[in-house]
Amino acid sequence: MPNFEKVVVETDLLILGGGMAACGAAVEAAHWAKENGLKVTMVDKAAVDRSGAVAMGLSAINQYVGLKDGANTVKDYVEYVRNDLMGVTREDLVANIARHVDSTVHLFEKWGLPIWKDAEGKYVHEGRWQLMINGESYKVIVAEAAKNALRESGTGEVYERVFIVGPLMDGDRCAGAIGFSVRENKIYIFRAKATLVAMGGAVHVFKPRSSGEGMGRAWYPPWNSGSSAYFTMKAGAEMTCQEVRFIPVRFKDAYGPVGAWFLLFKSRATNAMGGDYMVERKPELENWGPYGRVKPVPANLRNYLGMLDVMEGKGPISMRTEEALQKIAEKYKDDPAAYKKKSRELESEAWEDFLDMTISQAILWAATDVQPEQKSSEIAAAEPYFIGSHSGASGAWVSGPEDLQNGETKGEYFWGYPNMSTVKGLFCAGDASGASSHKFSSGSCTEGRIAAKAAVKFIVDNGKTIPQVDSAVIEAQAAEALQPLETYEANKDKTTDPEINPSYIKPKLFMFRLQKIMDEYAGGVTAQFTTNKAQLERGLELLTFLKEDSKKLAASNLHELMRCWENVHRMWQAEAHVRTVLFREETRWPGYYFRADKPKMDEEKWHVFANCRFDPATGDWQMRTRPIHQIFH
Ligand code: SFD
Ligand code: AMP
Repeated sequence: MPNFEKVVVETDLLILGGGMAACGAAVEAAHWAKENGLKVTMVDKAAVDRSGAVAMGLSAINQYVGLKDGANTVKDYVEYVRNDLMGVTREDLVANIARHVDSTVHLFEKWGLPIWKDAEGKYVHEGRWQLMINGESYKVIVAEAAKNALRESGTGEVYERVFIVGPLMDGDRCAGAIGFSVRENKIYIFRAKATLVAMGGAVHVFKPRSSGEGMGRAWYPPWNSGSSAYFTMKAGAEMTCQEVRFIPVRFKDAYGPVGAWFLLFKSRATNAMGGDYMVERKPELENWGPYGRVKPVPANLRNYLGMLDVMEGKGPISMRTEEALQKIAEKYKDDPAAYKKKSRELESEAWEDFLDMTISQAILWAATDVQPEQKSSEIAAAEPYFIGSHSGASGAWVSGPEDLQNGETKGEYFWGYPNMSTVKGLFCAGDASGASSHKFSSGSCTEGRIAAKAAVKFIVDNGKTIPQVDSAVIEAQAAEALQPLETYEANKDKTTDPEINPSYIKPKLFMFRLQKIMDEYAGGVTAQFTTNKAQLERGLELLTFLKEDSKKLAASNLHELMRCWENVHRMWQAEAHVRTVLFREETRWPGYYFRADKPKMDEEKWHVFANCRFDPATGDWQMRTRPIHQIFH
């Protein structure tokens, strides 16, 4: 096996990831680090300019509260999130982001992001909280600001194409991270006084709908593979809402988002018989307590109503793009020139929505002769994802801000530093932090800023000495990180086909095994998102075998080494999910998953957070509930 150079980097604040939360963190940290004479290091597995969920760009900013215009209040946003998550949310975390998010959006604009404006110079809203943007270069713009801030403050450095494997620990304090370059034979030891995890959510834990030639296509970025969850769990942090996966409804096969169609173009979705499930199935909402009566209908219930149609054989479900566009254009029908102009405008907005954020959907439209103004498009529930920043809620259990606590919540939701996990010196933001859904790109960036400021304070308060890690432990972790290369070299000549070998498993086949388990036993697409206790227990048993076999993962090169670890990370996310779905004995989010043996919501017993913790010392999992306190009345 080729020799690996060991690179040791000592820093004050280590930011893991280079996405929306990490870039926000870098901008904020650069400021506070300069004031305090500290160093900041950002590490991304990819190139920050185009990494993470916003790689392709986006067509909207989904969280803008508009506090200055008096349009909405922080309380309004908290209520929206509480309702959308069927009552399960940390109001202190949601409010903390909501009260700061507008300033982040104004920064985006200052950095050069084009936000749509109307004739009076006001932002064009997609919906109540969403702003339309020309966002093809959104990530490049935010990345540039982050890099500039680090460079100009003289405090920072950026490592790109370094994959973070896991945490370094000094007892109960996070001491940094270990990773490897995906381009050169280098293993990195990052030693830090505080570590901020912002490595996104997890995709491809479940079998995707796309298979064969479409394999790999997903709505959320396939390169977000559960590293945040793995990192925090392995450090011993308490996790929350691990059962709250997100299943978005998307344009079928290329996964184009639906927000602009439902909110901006006010489109309907109808079944094969022309029926509108949101109208026809309205009575079903009565079965879901107070959350069935709120506006907008929670995302999982919207999904569920559509799924009921599909399960009854009334599919396909179609987004009525032609009807929606014609309806808008019709308002201009008395003036042929204005009608023609408006039609052109709408056509171009429809295409730009996808060209800005899901180019593959535009390509699929072009390839299948779809003209959205003439023909509707099929939509479908995608496979489950783990995404604390969108309409899911999985992530680490983190401290809220002190000033938003009340007598009830102070000891429960606050322990010193906003966004610090239950592990000292380990902060989380974006998809990495849980129970604070609906932050999206702007809220994630905001949360990164909040977390970075708190992390710098932690360093100033606690960090005179850098945490220590035994060198033998570092050696052992480095050897473990590189083991798949060793395993491959030692066994590769045992078969003629390097993909199949009695002594090792390649990451792709390993991923298929994981996805099959999750799909069949944990309520994936094939199981119509339905599971029960017996299925989950069988799934856990199979995951145990998979975990044993993960020691036999093999990599023929650095790229595959990354693939190996991505799938180990996914496997851990899977286990936390299965354990928590098993623990919560009710169905609270139909449309995301359905526990057939506990088909109803149980407000009395389960209006609580379901939390879990992996204990690194014993290897045991602890499950527990935490109370949900309402802060905004
Ligand atoms: O409409 C490692 N999102 C949307 N948000 C909006 O505000 N508006 C929209 O229009 C949005 N839509 C949308 C969205 C996402 C996607 C994929 C599509 C459409 C097609 C959601 C936001 O993008 C999302 O909420 C934020 O980006 C979340 O931010 P963050 O920072 O939590 O995750 P990230 O940006 O994906 O960054 C993750 C980073 O981690 C790196 N990474 N680095 C080192 N080592 C490892 N092991 C790592 N693993 C991951 C990544 O490279 C990346 O830098 S709509 O559909 O909702
Ligand atoms: P999406 O494209 O589905 O990710 O949605 C973008 C934004 O619009 C998110 O804030 C969603 O919660 C919201 N959204 C999407 N569809 C609807 C709908 N039918 N009603 C209300 N909000 C929606």
